[in-house]
Amino acid sequence: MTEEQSDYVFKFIIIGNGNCGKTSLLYHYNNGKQIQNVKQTVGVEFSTKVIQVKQKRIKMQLWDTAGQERYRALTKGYYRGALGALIVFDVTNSESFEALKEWIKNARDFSKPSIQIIIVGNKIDLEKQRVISEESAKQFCQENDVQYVETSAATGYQVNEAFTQITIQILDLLQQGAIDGEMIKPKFLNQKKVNETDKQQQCNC
Ligand SMILES: Nc1nc2c(ncn2[C@@H]2O[C@H](COP(=O)(O)OP(=O)(O)OP(=O)(O)O)[C@@H](O)[C@H]2O)c(=O)[nH]1
Ligand SMILES: [Mg+2]
Repeated sequence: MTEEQSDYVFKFIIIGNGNCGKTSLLYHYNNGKQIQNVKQTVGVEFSTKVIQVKQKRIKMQLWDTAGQERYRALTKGYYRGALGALIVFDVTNSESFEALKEWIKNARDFSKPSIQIIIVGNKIDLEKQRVISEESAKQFCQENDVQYVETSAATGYQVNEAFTQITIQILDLLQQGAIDGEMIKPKFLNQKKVNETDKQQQCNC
């Protein structure tokens, strides 16, 4: 399927503290398997994927950002125009959970207040090390008006669901006229071929 054949193009940012599994989740989503020897992300990595949801073909532009503190100023520059954010935390790391409030604020401040957000509680395969319960994560998400899903990039559990769920949410809002249509027309975007994964570290486009 080419970009010209897609009905919509949605931009997504994948954000959250370092080491939570953002790159691992995206790799599993794009390739259907666990990544081996994943490296800490430097700056931003870009990939695309086309999916079919509710009879619509959607080209997803996926911006995987570095979670390390020293890249924050750089990565915020990539939030603009994002319709959706996957904010990842590690269920075995309370610091990454406590940082969610700040990540939500940043997503709303640096893209648009209407950005759709799904919180992704990752590494649920590490049951014994888990310190954030599903219940407390769900409660936090309700209070902050964002969705919640639990995943494992190691086993692949609910990885597709995380990306599909936020895409459906955006599509529903779009069809209700609640999202600015100008942001999602294919003509609005560059002419890259789909099904290829571009990696542009510290891309300046
Ligand atoms: N057990 C387990 N380990 C995971 C999972 N997801 C990621 N990891 C491991 O966690 C470490 C960090 O994963 P990354 O995908 O690099 O995390 P990141 O959020 O992209 O990190 P930055 O690029 O630094 O922001 C790696 O050693 C992964 O193998 C998971 O679901 N389960
Ligand atoms: Mg990474």
